[in-house]
Amino acid sequence: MTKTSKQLRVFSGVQPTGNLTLGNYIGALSQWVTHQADNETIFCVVDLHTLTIPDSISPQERRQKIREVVGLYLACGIDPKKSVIFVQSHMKQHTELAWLLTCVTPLGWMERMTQFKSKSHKQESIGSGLLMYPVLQAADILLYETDLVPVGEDQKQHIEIACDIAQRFNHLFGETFRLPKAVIPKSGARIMGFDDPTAKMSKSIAQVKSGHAVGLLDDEKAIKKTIMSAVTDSKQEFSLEDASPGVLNLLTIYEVLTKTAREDAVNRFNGKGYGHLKKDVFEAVMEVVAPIQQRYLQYSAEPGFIEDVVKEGAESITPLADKVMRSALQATGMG
Ligand code: AQP
Repeated sequence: MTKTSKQLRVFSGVQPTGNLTLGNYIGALSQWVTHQADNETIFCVVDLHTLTIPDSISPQERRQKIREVVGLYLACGIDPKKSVIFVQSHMKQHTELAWLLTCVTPLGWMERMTQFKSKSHKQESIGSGLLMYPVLQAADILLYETDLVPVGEDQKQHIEIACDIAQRFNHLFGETFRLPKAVIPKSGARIMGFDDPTAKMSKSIAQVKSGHAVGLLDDEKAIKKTIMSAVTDSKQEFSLEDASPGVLNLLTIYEVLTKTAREDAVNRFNGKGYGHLKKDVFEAVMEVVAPIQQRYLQYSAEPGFIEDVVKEGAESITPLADKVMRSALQATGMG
């Protein structure tokens, strides 16, 4: 891959752990699409990360979800002519680099990660992969000499640790890795669950709790039910001054999907009942989701199309991954 001096290299990914949600779209995928215009963009389906909770989905479901996530990348507007799209497990360099990075990462750094603390509480038995997840994520990012990583707010700590790991490696073995920076959207960086506005909207919660999230492939009836039953508060009318977290969440979703400024959105809903806000959020969501679903059906029905996209993606990215892997090995005196 060649990169002109004006472009920055952008890398990001999503785990195929469930149905992609509106939170994934607002916090990640919609941002990715805008980066395609000016930057060199690489998007990965990070399937190896799904093994950190090994029995969360079956092997058959995992295979099907990997294909589904690629289809959704395309349907959301990631264009394989402008961006590289590939599947993490098709590139052996990710796990190879992860080992080198594991060896320079202090255990204490991993134990402090917020996501490890919250996810490990929910597990009866914790695999060491869950603890070391941020190292594999660091390898994903560093392998492509990434400048920018567009993500939702929940991933900020992981990008910072990727930077710390790169700096530690560079310090021990000499300048090897480029230091990445997280790009977090100003609005919509943390979309909350419709059923519980204190919890981040998340695809794995959505698998076990109905009413938590809008899935990008949910049908219109289910989307309407989820939004119209969203938790608000006992007040009857909208007012920004004493808006509860559930009301603010709905307002944020409306603003980002319709590209409306806060002041205009507030004027629109001021003094009106929450039913009005929910109805407008539902319409805004359908406006975005319906064309995504149409395109998804087209791409997923075309025999071999998705498979070709990820095969070509992996082929095009291999020389860069090989180059970085080789320099990391050589820095340590191996390879
Ligand atoms: N609620 C959210 N609001 C804004 N952005 C979000 N993202 C996830 N949830 C929200 C962003 O989407 C990308 C997906 O990253 P991931 O698949 O690696 O996992 P995640 O961050 O843990 O996302 P989920 O949906 O919560 O997955 P599960 O349930 O499997 O853990 C990231 O850029 C993330 O910031």
